[in-house]
Amino acid sequence: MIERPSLRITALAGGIGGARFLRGLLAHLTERYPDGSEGSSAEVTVIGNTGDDIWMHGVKVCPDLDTVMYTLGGGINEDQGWGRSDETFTAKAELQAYGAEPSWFGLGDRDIATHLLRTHLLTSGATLSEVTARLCERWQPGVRLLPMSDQRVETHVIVSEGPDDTRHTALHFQEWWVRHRASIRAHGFVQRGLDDARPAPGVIDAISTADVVLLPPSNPVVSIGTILAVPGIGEALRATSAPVVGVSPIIGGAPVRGMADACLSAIGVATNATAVAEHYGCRRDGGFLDGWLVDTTDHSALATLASLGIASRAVPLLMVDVEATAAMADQALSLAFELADR
Ligand code: FO1
Repeated sequence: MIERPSLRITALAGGIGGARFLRGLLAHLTERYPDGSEGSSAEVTVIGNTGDDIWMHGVKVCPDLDTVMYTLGGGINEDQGWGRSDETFTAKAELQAYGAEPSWFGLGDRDIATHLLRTHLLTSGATLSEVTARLCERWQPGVRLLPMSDQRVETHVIVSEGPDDTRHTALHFQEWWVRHRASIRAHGFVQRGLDDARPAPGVIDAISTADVVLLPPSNPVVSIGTILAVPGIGEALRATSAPVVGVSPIIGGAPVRGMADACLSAIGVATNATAVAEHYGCRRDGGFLDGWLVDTTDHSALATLASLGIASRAVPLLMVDVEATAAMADQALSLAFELADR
């Protein structure tokens, strides 16, 4: 008999914030929907951003997929939120000794093994979805991790060339983010390859048949925004019968970590919980959100959000540990169930 999961959750996720939230979600589901063998009868599908992907030194690096896989699989460098634990950088130093660029990206030796296997499988004809499933066999993240697309999509950042604003040029997102720490003013983002990208196998179905869709506190512009920009995915989110609940990545007017504020200002969105919800839009008006969690410090936003047609709650959103994050996930699901019953 095919066991139908007690609850089907689909989450769109970027890197560090998304992965940390998912870890709390899984902890909550194991406790709330135990399957009697340390697992959960709920099923989580994660649609991962691949716009941050970059080819370098002959290998393909997928930062957001790897951050989710390592974080949920127990191999993440906890302080950094990216890359492998117990990492060394011998290969990186050797490449630098050859003057091989880029030298500004922290490729660790353990992490390189992931990229070597991924690149070998891709060049042997496997799709990114197949490769991701193969890598997850080792890490057992406890979710089904799907790339948003099997086609190559790369986020590039439009910046000014030289002191004045007359000429613009494009930088790969990783160069802007890692080499320049997003310190160069961005005029916008371009997802190269987006027009030819299709949702990866299972992505549309995971959105359409979900009981709940969650937008974790990932970067709303370059992570969640990129996923939603893949032709077909945004439409599927607008159309799903599942309630869609997001978690604000901005607390008290500042991003919790990372540089989402630099991304938001590049597209003319203010860095606050309400503005991000407004940017996602209310589903009733053709946007993506039914519900939105803001931090307790942003309690005053609830009235405005209600007027926008977005049901919201003010709860602690600092993911200080798994327990706190599990409580956030509980609140997100409880809001979703409340909206589903309407
Ligand atoms: N972020 C950094 O700030 N510095 C790095 O050197 C760096 C290396 C790196 C290597 C592999 C990987 O999967 C991620 C890495 N990141 C690094 C993080 C990455 O730039 C961002 O986490 C995502 O692209 C944004 O979500």
